[in-house]
Amino acid sequence: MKNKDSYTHVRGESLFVDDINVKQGTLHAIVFDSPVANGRIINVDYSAALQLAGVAKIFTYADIPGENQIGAIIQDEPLFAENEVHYQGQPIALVVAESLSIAKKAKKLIKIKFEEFPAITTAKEAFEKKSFISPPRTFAIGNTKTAFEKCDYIFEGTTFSNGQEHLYLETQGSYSYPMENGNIKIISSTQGPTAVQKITAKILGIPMHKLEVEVIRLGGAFGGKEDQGTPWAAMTAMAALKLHKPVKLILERIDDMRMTGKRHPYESTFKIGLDKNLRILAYETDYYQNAGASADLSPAIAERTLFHATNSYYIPNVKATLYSCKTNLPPNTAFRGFGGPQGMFVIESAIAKAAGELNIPTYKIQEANLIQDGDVFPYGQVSSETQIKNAWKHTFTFYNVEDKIKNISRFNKENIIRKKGYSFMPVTFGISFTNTMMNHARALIHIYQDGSVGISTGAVEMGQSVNTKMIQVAAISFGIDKEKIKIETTNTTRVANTSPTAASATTDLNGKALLKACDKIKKRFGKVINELLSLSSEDIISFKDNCIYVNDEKSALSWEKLVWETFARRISLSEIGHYSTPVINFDKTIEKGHPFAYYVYGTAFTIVSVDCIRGDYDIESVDIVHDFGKSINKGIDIGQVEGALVQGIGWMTMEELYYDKKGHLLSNSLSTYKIPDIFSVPKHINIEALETNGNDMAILKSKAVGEPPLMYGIGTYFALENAIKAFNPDYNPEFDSPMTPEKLLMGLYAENKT
Ligand code: MTE
Ligand code: LUZ
Ligand code: MOS
Repeated sequence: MKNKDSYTHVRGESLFVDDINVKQGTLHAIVFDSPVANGRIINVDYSAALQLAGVAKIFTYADIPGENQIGAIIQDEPLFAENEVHYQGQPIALVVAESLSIAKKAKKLIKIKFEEFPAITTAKEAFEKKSFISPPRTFAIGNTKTAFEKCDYIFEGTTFSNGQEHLYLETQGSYSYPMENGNIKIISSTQGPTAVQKITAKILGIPMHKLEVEVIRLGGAFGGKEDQGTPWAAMTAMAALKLHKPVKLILERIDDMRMTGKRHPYESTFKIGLDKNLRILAYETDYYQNAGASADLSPAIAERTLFHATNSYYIPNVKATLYSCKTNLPPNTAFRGFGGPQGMFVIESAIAKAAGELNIPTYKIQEANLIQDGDVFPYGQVSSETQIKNAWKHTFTFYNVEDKIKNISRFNKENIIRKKGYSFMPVTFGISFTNTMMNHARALIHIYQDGSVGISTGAVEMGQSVNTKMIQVAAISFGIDKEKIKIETTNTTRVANTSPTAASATTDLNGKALLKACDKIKKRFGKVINELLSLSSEDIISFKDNCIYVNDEKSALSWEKLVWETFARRISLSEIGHYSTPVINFDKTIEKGHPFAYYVYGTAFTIVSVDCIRGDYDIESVDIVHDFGKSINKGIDIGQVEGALVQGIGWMTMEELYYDKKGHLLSNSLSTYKIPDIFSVPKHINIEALETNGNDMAILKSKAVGEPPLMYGIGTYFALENAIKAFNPDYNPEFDSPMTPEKLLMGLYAENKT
């Protein structure tokens, strides 16, 4: 099935928050935010702004009827700053006016006096000053201390991976309007409608049922709206409640980039120990996570970094510790991979370091340590149905990798100023929210009297095409044409208490809930069918081709007739389904359990070509073998792999977030923050499906696909390092990403200091 949205997207007819026809009397809002990254507010003078004709009101923390608190995991983040500001871009007030241009003018008239303090911008600095978000956590297995004593080789090093701006096409925004009796309807661009409802209720000091949160679709999110869609919704809801008027707030790109958090930068250290057969016996790592000014989702992201500390490798002795460091940057947040990529970058660096020192190809170490069935992850889950070796081997055979490596060596011998490099990137990514409590979902089905169907779930469409897959699930279950099925918006009044659309698990969780609802209705239909067709208990009913089949033979009973007959018998044509993932558990007190329903596996083989005079480079090809399970939609799934790969490459090679010492974001627009474009993407992206049985906990055995392929992009970093080494044998890798052309050029001409 083609992506259901492609038709309206191409025609510009798809609706986003900013496309909604506003109601008469709608007011427009703009956020007044902190100009400094750390300071004490002495005084804010709103008088001139308030005098401007057309300004309705300026809201500050003092106007909040409930609690000035939006923290999701830790209660440490105000909606509006009170007396202190902790990052540049922190909201202080909301200016609401008759038009956006008046609101903008008014904002310029606000005068703020503050005392500025030095800002902390890096994790290490925060660590030294003991500025933390939460206590450190350690995942450990075996005994690294005694294991290192048995190692033949031990290597140590440090790494840095930078943050990443989400750059969703649709910026943050919301539109709220008052209903009767103090109820508010909020239209939000959020991955978490329930988070918006819950936190807005807290801000307004009203029960959740007074708020209806509606999500049509998002113009991309990538984690950036998992909980950071919330403040803007709470702000417009508060203004709508107080002013009894509709209020709209859409952030401009430069405001969005300044005010919102991003992927967490990580500074890390590693120590890796191997035996003569290249088996990794011990691995120690410390992560310093740059969390920004408040917790946001950092503790959960920290957890996933720890879960993926060893990526696709079995290491019997591991000690991984994460320090979540509080800095004066916007609170960093979820971003595709959710800390997993940061953890994987460190183990891949450690392996590359070991290989460099031993003067062997990196893949020899990778290959010698891939996980197999029965291996235990440091957090206690035992690996089963493991596919990483299969993906790895299939990459070699399917893409003739050995020949390609030989060709690269030959090319490098024959060419002086152009060098090629290659790398392998195996990925093993766990599917489920690591917080077990979040792994459940609900769906609601209405079948109308004419046989058409409306389905609602808790899933938010953000480009990943979950809506298309939901329609497929219902169409397959009912055996009817997809045209008979409509997917409704995501709305807290229809489907309540949802987990955010995140963790790549949305399609599984909501799809399974939907299947359960379908099954319940089909069971009810069964009685009607028996009656209408006078069946016996041995007859087997199935739903196919818009008809009822009995013992695999088409009966005269059509879907429409069945629906009407059911209705006529006064039987309900509506149903809800609820699904919660079985088996999973995790005990934080011992940091052990079985947190993931299953894993997604794959391997990427990357070839790059470097111009050793200029330092610029091409990514010639990325050859991927990916475990889709039994994909229910290859087109969509391949699109997810391509998009995630390119996003991962952008993070690793060109997207350079830059905050100055005072905590001001300098890379604050698309002219200073470079993301991949059609010229910089790999010349060839090949994606081969690994044929596997799928997994029963994946929807129709079609495995989750949203995040795992982002980590294939890490391979490009190491392919570039490999090319540098081909030119400059003295090069001492720094594991400092992104590998921009500038850094690469420095590497080409670096002299070995040791
Ligand atoms: N694809 C598009 N086009 N836009 C997005 O914002 N978000 C990604 C991924 N794919 C995203 C996307 C992220 S971060 C996640 S967690 C998953 O989609 C969420 O959807 P799923 O759970 O249905 O895979
Ligand atoms: N969000 C979350 C996530 O709350 N928990 C997770 O485990 C997760 N994983 C990936 C992306 N978002
Ligand atoms: Mo994705 S980072 O789970 O929104």
